[in-house]
This record gives sequence, C-alpha cells and structure tokens, in this order.
Amino acid sequence: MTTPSETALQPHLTPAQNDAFARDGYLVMRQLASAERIAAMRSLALDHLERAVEPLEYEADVAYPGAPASRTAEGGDTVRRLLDAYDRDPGFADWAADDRLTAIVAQMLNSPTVWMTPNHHNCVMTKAPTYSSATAWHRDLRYWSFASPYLVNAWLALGDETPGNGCMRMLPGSHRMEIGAGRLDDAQFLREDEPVNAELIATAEYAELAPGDVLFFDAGVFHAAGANTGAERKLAVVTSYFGRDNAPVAGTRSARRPAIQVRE
Ligand SMILES: O=C(O)CCC(=O)C(=O)O
Repeated sequence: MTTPSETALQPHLTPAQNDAFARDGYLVMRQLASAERIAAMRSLALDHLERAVEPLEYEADVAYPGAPASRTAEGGDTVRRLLDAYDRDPGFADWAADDRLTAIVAQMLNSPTVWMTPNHHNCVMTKAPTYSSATAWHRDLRYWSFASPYLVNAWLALGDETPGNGCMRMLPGSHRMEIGAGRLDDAQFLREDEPVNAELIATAEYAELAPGDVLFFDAGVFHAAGANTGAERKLAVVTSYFGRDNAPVAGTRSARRPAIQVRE
C-alpha cells in the first residue's frame, strides 16, 4: 500500500528520464519510497537476519572474491541475501507490487501490464562490513531464460549506498552492446584482462543511493559492485519485472514458480 507521504511524489518518468533509461540501461529515481516504509522494511530485514529466517543465501555460497571459503570458515555464517522477499513478509510484497513502482516499470517496459518473477532476485541483498564479497561485471540475463531480454530490475536502497560500502557500478549503454563469448569467462563475467573490456570498464559510473532511492536497470546492462568496507551493514530490496510480450521459457529455472502479476 502506498504510504501517505508517498502519494505526493511524482510517479511517472519524464521524457528525459525515459530517454536516459533507454540510452544508459539504468536510471536512479530519488526518494520513491517514504522514510516510514524504509524504516519498516529495514527493521523487518534486520529482524530476519538476527533470527536467520530461511531461505537465506550466504557469502560462502556465492564464493565471490572476498567471501569466506566455506560455511564453517571464519565469517562463514555471513548472509548475502534474504531470499524469497515476496513471500517473506507482506511488507516486501507490498513494495514489489507498489502502484507507483510498477507504473514506472510499465513505462520502462512499454507494457501496461507487469509481472514480477519470483525466481530471480526477489530478495533483500545485504553486505555485512567484515566478510562481504565483490561482484564482478555481469549481465543478470546470463542465467535467465525468457522469450525476450526485456526485463527491468528495481533496486531499492534501505540505507546509503556509496563506493565505500559496495554500491553498484554500471556500464552505461552496455545493454545494447554485442559482447562476444570470447570477452567473457566461463561464468560469463567480463574478462578484465581483455583490453577491449578494460576500455569499456573505464566508462563505469557509480550508482550512489540514499535510503528510498531506486536504481532501475535493464537486465542486460553490465554491472558490478565492491565489498562493503564501511562500518555498517548495507541493505537493498531487489525485484525483477517483465511485460506483456515476454514470459519465462517453460522448463527452465526462470519458470520454476509462476510469475506474479503486479499491474493489470
Ligand atoms: O551487491 C552486489 O554485489 C551486486 C549484486 C548483483 O549484481 C547481482 O546479484 O546480480
């Protein structure tokens, strides 16, 4: 449910914002969620972390650079994602289906109807100060199976996101680029030892966020993020959407659970 202080905010993209999203593959919308909603989701997330409410993904599971070597190693119990945000608590489900949020996504997807996939992201991403890992350059689409590549992610900051605590870095326009298989490693991360990739990575922009800001990004845009070198935990709610001309491919992980229509 939209909170009273949110109703006064501008829910639609201006033509300039629309153009920027199409050009860059991402767009930050400031203060889309109210302070009260952020406070409520933050305390929910912290409570679920404290009580280790399943399903969880640990730093040791992702095994990215900087992650503890195993679940039994020092820091091995550091959580990276609170999974299944939508079913975890109505507070997260309300946000995922929020009218103002999905109105923007509808514009970005050029579709009046919008579905959320429960099978990708659909989580609270978190980076704890001591044992967090960095994520290398990738497209989210790499392991997703949909009829078309047009999906949009919404990354809602529940606190400040800065270079120091591992905010997202984006490669503007990379959703429109053909990147040959030779430029990617076996896990489909950009090979940073390739000079042509190094040139591309030099164009990176930080997506710095304040609580309530939303980073929208095309699932085809390359992005990365550093470890959290700050003193406080970083938290963000991340959800993914597709429109009327798209659907998960039957029999794949992207179709494991039925999509949720969040805009009719
Ligand atoms: O916070 C990060 O390290 C980035 C996470 C990310 O890019 C992803 O899960 O696709």
